[in-house]
Order: sequence, then structure tokens, then C-alpha cells
Amino acid sequence: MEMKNICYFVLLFLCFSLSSNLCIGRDTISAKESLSFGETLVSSGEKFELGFVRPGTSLKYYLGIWYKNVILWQTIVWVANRDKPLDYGTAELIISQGNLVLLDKFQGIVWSALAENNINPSISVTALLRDDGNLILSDVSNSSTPLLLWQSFDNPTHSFLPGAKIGYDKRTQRKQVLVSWKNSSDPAPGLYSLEIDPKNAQYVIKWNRTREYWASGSWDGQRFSSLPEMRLNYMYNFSYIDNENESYFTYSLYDNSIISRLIMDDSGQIQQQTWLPDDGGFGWNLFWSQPRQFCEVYAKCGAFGVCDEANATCNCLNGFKPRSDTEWNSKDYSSGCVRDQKVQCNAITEDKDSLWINSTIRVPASQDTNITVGEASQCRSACFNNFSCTAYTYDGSATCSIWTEGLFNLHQLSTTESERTIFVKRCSPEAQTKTKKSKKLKAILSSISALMFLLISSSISYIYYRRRMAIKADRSKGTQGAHKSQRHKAEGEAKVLMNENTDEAIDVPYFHLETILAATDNFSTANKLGQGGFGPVYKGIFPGEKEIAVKTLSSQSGQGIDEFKNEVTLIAKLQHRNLVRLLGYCINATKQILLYEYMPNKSLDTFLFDGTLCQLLDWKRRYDIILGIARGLSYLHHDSRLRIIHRDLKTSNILLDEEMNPKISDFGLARIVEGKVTEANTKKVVGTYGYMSPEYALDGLFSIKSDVFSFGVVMLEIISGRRNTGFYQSEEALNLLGYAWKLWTEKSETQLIEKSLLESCNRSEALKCIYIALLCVQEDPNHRPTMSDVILMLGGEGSNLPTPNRPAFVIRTHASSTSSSSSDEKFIASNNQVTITVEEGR
Ligand SMILES: *[C@@H]1O[C@H](CO)[C@@H](O)[C@H](O)[C@H]1NC(C)=O
Ligand SMILES: *[C@@H]1O[C@H](CO)[C@@H](O)[C@H](O)[C@H]1NC(C)=O
Ligand SMILES: *[C@@H]1O[C@H](CO)[C@@H](O)[C@H](O)[C@H]1NC(C)=O
Ligand SMILES: *[C@@H]1O[C@H](CO)[C@@H](O)[C@H](O)[C@H]1NC(C)=O
Ligand SMILES: *[C@@H]1O[C@H](CO)[C@@H](O)[C@H](O)[C@H]1NC(C)=O
Ligand SMILES: *[C@@H]1O[C@H](CO)[C@@H](O)[C@H](O)[C@H]1NC(C)=O
Ligand SMILES: *[C@@H]1O[C@H](CO)[C@@H](O)[C@H](O)[C@H]1NC(C)=O
Ligand SMILES: *[C@@H]1O[C@H](CO)[C@@H](O)[C@H](O)[C@H]1NC(C)=O
Ligand SMILES: CC(=O)N[C@H]1CO[C@H](CO)[C@@H](O)[C@@H]1O
Repeated sequence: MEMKNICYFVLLFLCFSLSSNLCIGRDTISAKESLSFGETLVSSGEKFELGFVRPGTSLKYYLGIWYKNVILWQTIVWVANRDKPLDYGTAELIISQGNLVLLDKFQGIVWSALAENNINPSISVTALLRDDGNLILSDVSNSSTPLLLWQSFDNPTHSFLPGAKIGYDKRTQRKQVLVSWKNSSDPAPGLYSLEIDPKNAQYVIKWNRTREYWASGSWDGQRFSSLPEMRLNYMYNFSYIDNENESYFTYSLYDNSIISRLIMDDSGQIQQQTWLPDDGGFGWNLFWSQPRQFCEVYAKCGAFGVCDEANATCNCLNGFKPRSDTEWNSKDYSSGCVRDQKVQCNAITEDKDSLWINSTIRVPASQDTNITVGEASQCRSACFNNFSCTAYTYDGSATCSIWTEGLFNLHQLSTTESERTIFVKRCSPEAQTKTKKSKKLKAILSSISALMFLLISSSISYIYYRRRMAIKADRSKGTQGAHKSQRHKAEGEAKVLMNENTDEAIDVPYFHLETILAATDNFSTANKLGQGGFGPVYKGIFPGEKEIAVKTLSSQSGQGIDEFKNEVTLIAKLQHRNLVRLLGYCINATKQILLYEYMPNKSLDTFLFDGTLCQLLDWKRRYDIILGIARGLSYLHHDSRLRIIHRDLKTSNILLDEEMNPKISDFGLARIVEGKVTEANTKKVVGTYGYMSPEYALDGLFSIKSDVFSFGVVMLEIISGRRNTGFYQSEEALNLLGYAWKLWTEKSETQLIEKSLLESCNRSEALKCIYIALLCVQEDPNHRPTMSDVILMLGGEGSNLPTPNRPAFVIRTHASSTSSSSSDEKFIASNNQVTITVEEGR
């Protein structure tokens, strides 16, 4: 602390004593001036900053522009030297001979704004960073009419900022093209690009700058036909200009306090992202992205990769493995798969040399060659006789399609739709020649070593002899054995690679432990917000007065760093207005920490079960909260890419924002803490007493229906204002479920509704809710509705609902009547700790 202060004063002193340029942000470089390493330009309204930057985990430096006011996430919007990084922390940006030039340590030119033939060395030139993020180079020899020489908006990298153009210049035939980064740490040009198609007045996305795989549909003056999100008069003012000189799209925002950008992401999707400073000011919100589907991105899984939309992943075909395990693990699948083994490639061909693809994989039309043949066997030999053929398929009539390069765009089908069968050669074309050479080499080497071994000792030669025999045996066993041993080896190598790979990129920001310690005052008790089932939660104040909830996990799984990161990345992708957003993570040998958006209004139970606060929740509010929870849960169950079962839904896990909108928290934590069991049987029951379905509490069986059960309990609590637990201490010795069922059978359900609500509430709505809640807590999971059913029922009349069956009551046998505040009490149940009893309603 003291040290910091001293540094600060020294800096301040330097500020006053040295040139003021150093500390007070300037936005211009004039002729003969320079910007050296460590200095930055700041636009006049402090919106953008230009300087030397290391993106993500990269160790190399780039000249870039980033948002000045987006503090926690350094978001780079433009890079000058995207494929010529600087290795050393020494570089200089200068105006030299009428040009803007980036020089490295050795004064070599790394990048320059103007091409050599465009320079007029005599003029006086300045570079200015403007408040819209545009870096402009202009001739100011006539100060009343500066002449624009170059601007970064005309040379975008992957971001399209408001005010910039994506266009086509008819005079120079130049286009503005957004090209994705290679990955989040490498701004070099990636595989995907966005450009304008002036003929049809639309945007197109291309793969490898050639193959178009998505188009926005043409602009009709209001919107693009396939892109309803991007329309006039909503948030953006879009325009398409087409005149004799150029055609281009541009946009601006009606509300200038919103920060927004469109990027060509390295996932192959374009994304419009917004940053709402008064919406907590955290993280980029994805406004929309296109193409919407994971597998719609061209060659998403590379060669021989199979795209699985359901799980948003790629898998290699049988017999193939990822070309780069590092990239594959960081979810960059674009380099595809390679053959796992070197099979000796005899011209023709038993089945073991080919691979039959199951009909549950959809194969694209061949881009390579179609030939006409009489029957399947001719198609087969056409492929096997041709060295360069990698795969073939026969359509049954006459067309034989042959692939000579990689096989791209294979899609996993969810059902066993009948697709054409395709044969992929498992032997690599080069294998034949290679194996011959290596055999010769092996022979020479082994004779030399045999001699040496013989000379050294007889015992060693005995071992050697044994090995020779083993090799011989292997050879005589034929290719099968060779495959096996080689596969084993390959698997071993893959394992080693995976273990070494701990620095994979993930899109969720990583926070250093020091930052978190500083923000939470070393996890001081004063900052503790609560104790969740997976560990305590603290409030942290981060740079820029940002409040973040910091959750430290007490993991029992001993799961590795990689799995943790994988899970965090997956969970961060789940974004819904009724889910608490994950903002970042931190991990080291002893701690796993997750950072969430901070909810000032705390959790639903603090309102619901408090005599005075509960009056803030009138019926309308409560109904909206029920709907919100249902929507969030339905998203987790049905609409997100992963099927997430919450496993610990309860009122203290529902947080409320300023407008009392509910947001579900702690989803996916069971996965993180326990590992990736999606739907099955678990030995450890992680959940909260009172909310757990009987099949989960008793047998550790969980499914989306166990969450539906918990939802039913939450709903009854919201309606009645009473806890499901705690309640059974009353004379009736029933829990809330039992009580609700009892009232139901007596047709006096209105008694369940909290008294303060009786006036404000819409009776029929409240009764419908009780009805639905009872359907949710039925004992047999198969009788319970799904969350999407629940949403339909909530929206409907409530007249055609099925009759609920008796609910399940989970009662502790050795319940201690003193533990009253059990809302947050969690337990890991083994089978003998809980029993289930079923009681008839009276
Ligand atoms: C500067 O530009 C203005 C407007 O184009 C012109 O009227 C003026 O003569 C110019 N001044 C010089 C010094 O070239
Ligand atoms: C991209 O296209 C170039 C030719 O334009 C080609 O050489 C290269 O192999 C292609 N990249 C991939 C991944 O296919
Ligand atoms: C929308 O942008 C166009 C030009 O880009 C401008 O002429 C128009 O005034 C803008 N409309 C609004 C409402 O800002
Ligand atoms: C097109 O360019 C010419 C010459 O540069 C210019 O005179 C004309 O005004 C431009 N047209 C439009 C519509 O901008
Ligand atoms: C992918 O999703 C399907 C269901 O859609 C499931 O059967 C399969 O096990 C999942 N695969 C993985 C690797 O999670
Ligand atoms: C091969 O035939 C399919 C239809 O069976 C067609 O879609 C594809 O474009 C053809 N490929 C070539 C290279 O002609
Ligand atoms: C192999 O197939 C390719 C593509 O169909 C063709 O161009 C080539 O001539 C064939 N080679 C032989 C030896 O048949
Ligand atoms: C990004 O790509 C570069 C190569 O372009 C690679 O060296 C690096 O490991 C990648 N980084 C991540 C985090 O995937
Ligand atoms: C290559 C492959 O996975 N083939 C399998 C396709 O599915 C059938 C059953 O439907 C299996 O018997 C094959 O082994």
C-alpha cells in the first residue's frame, strides 16, 4: 500500500516536472513527433485509447485502439500490425515524411498507413485519434481545410464501429472487409470474413475469403431480409448508400450512451455486442449473432470433423484425431482432424481399409468430382485405384461422388435419418511410400544396434532377441496388430499434449487472485454476502467502482484446471435475462473462484419470508417472478445449447435486480463441483432439503423433472409466503406440500394464498398457479410437466389442466425441531439419511 502511494507521488512529481504530454492524454501526433512505447493517445472525449497492447494471453505487442472507458475488459477494436507482431517492448509510432509509420527496436518499418507511392513527403501531416475510434491521418498545411489522407475506419480489422463504413469503392474497386482474428490472443487474419455484396445490397460472410456461407439478404430500406434484428428505428440508425462512386452500409446509435460494435468473431459468427454502462456495466452483451446455429459456420469442424449442433461441439470421424489438441481443447476446431494411424495403403481393398460412416451423419455434396458409373463396385474401385481419393459415395443410380481433399461440413444428425453411406479411406496416400522407407531405415538401425548389444553383453542381447521376436510376431499378425500398437502410442501422445495444455484461451475473462483479494479486502467478513451451498459469496469492489459478487467454490471433485475452465466457458455462454451472468473466473492450485454480476436486491427469500419486506411483493410482482423463473429454467432445460439441470433451485438462489426481475443463480455449479454428469445417477446428492424431489433425495436420480419439482416448491412458497421446510413444525406436522394438497382436496385452496395478497391478487391467476405448482410436485417424475409446458400453462386459461396426483413429501426421519432456519442448509445425503413418506390428503 505504502509503496503504491510513493510510486504515485513520484509519478505526479514527474508529471509536473517533465513535459506535460507524458501524463495528460493527448489525441494527436504531429509532424516529427512520435508515440513511444508506454505512451498512449486518448481521444478528446476519453472514449478511445491508442497504444501498444498485448491481446489476451499473447506475449507479443501490437499497435491497437481500445475502449478507454471499458475498464475491466480491454476490448481492442483495431490493430495496425495484425500479422507482424512486435517481439520486444520497444517500438515507436512516428510521422515521417508525410506518412504514419510503426518502427521496431531496430528502426525497421513494421507497418505504415500509406503505401509508398501515395506519399507526398513535403506536406505537413498529423495523426488524430477521434472520439468515434477513428484514427485519421490528414494534411493540415491549409489548416482551414485539412485533407484526409488515410483513416483506420477504411482499414478495419474485425470491428465495425458506429460511423464507420463497410463498403465498396467503385472507383478503386476496394472493399472494406472485416476479417476475424485467429483466436482471442492472436489478431492475425483468421478464416472468416464479412464484406458487402454490392450487387445484392447485402452482407456476406465468407470462409477462407472465398466460400460464402451466410448472407444477410438484401436491404429493403428498413432491414435485411434474413436479419430482422438489424433494423432501422430500433436502436440503430442503419443506412445503405449507393451512388456513382461507392456503395456502403453505415450505422449510428440513437442513444450515444450505449457502446456498441459489430465484430467478425473468430467463431465464424458476426456478433453485435453492446455495453450498457448503467446496466451494471459488466461484460459485453450479445445483442444478436449470425449465423445463429453453431454448425451453420462453414467448415466449423475442419476436415474430417463432424459437427454436433446439439452439444455445440465437433468430433473427429472414427479413425481420426484432432490435428491440434491445443486448438481443439480451446474450442478452435477449424484445423480439423487427421488420420490417427498410418495404415499401409494397398491399392484395393477390403473393408478394414475403409471406414463406413453411419447414416446418422449428414454428408455434403461433393465439391470435387462426380463421375458416372454403372454400379457401386465401380465407384469403389474408382476411389481405391486413385491415389488422391480420400472418400467416395454412390447414390444408388449412377452418380459416384469422389472427394480428393478434406471432407468438410459433416453434420451429426439427431435421428437416424437415412443418409447416403460414405466411405472414407483410412489409409493416408503418403503412407505407402513412407512405410517402405522407414522399414529400410529400421532394418539398418536394428542391425547396428544388434552388433553393439552383442558386443556389450549377452544378457542385453537376450532382451534384444526377445524384442525381435516380439516385433516379428507383431508383423506376422499383420496390419491389425500394427494399428493397435500405433494407436496406443498416438493415444499416449495425445494424453501428454492435453496435460501440457493449461493455457488454452477461453472467452470468459480471467481475474488474477491479487485483483480479487484487493477487491474483497482479503475476503473480509464485512464483505461476505452469504454462504451458498458451494461456498461463501463476497462482494468485491473492482476498479471503476464496479461491484461484483465473488463466489469461492469448495470443490469436492478434485477436478482439474482444464475441466474447470471448460465448464466455466460453457456456463458463461448461457445468457438469458432470467439468469445471473457469469463475468469471470480465477483458478489456482487451491482456489476456484467465479465472478458474477452483483444483485443489489439480494435474493427472493429475503423478501418473501420477511414480515415487512414481503409487502413489497404484490400479486402482480409475484406472478412476474414466477414467470421469470419459469423462463430462465426453461432456457436451461430446453433452449440453451447445453441441457443444464440446476439441481439446487430454491428461493435463496433466485436473485432480484433493481426492478425486481428474478435471476436464477448457481446454475451449472453442480457440473463444476461434481463434473459433467448430465442426467443420471449420482452418488453425491447436492441440493437443499425441502426442494429436492424424492427420486433425487433417495436414489440420487436427477433429471430436468427434479428441477420441475423444486420449481413447484418455489412457486408454492411465493404464493403462500411460507417456507416448505420450517413449515412442518406446525401442529399439523405437514410440510407446505402436504398442506397445499390437503387444502386442494378440501377445495379450499384460497387459504394457501398469503393473507396480504388476498386483496391485490387476481384469484383465478393465483388458483391457476397453485394448480400448476401441484402438477410440478407430483411424486412420479413422468407425471410432472416440463418447464416449457409450465410456461404454456401459465399463459393459458387454466381450464384444461390435468388433475394433479398426490405430491411426494420428503420428511427427515431424525428431524430436529430446533433447526428452523433451514433455507440455506444443504446436505449431502446418502440413502439412509432421508426417507420418504406419502400421506393422503385429508
Ligand atoms: C485554404 O483553403 C481555403 C478553402 O479551400 C482557401 O480559400 C485558402 O486560400 C487556402 N489557403 C491556403 C494558404 O492555401
Ligand atoms: C484457403 O485458400 C487458399 C487459396 O486461396 C488455400 O491455399 C488454403 O489452403 C485455403 N485454406 C484452407 C484452410 O483450406
Ligand atoms: C440516420 O442517419 C442518416 C445518415 O446516416 C441521417 O441523415 C439521419 O438524420 C439519421 N437519423 C436519425 C433519426 O438520427
Ligand atoms: C463522386 O466523385 C466525384 C469526384 O471525386 C465527385 O465530384 C462527386 O461529387 C462524387 N459523387 C458523389 C455522389 O459523392
Ligand atoms: C450430445 O448430445 C446428445 C443428445 O442430443 C447426447 O446423446 C450425447 O451423449 C451428447 N454427446 C456428448 C459428448 O455430450
Ligand atoms: C456432384 O453432384 C451433386 C449432386 O448429386 C452436386 O450437388 C454437386 O455440385 C456435384 N459436384 C460437382 C463438383 O459437380
Ligand atoms: C484421381 O482423381 C482425380 C480427381 O477425380 C483426377 O483428377 C485424377 O486424374 C485421378 N487420377 C487417376 C490416376 O486416376
Ligand atoms: C492462438 O493462435 C496462435 C497461432 O496463431 C497459437 O500459437 C496460440 O496458441 C493460440 N492461442 C490460443 C489461446 O489458442
Ligand atoms: C463405423 C460405425 O460406427 N459403425 C456403426 C454404425 O451403427 C451400427 C449400428 O447402428 C453399428 O453396428 C456400426 O458399428
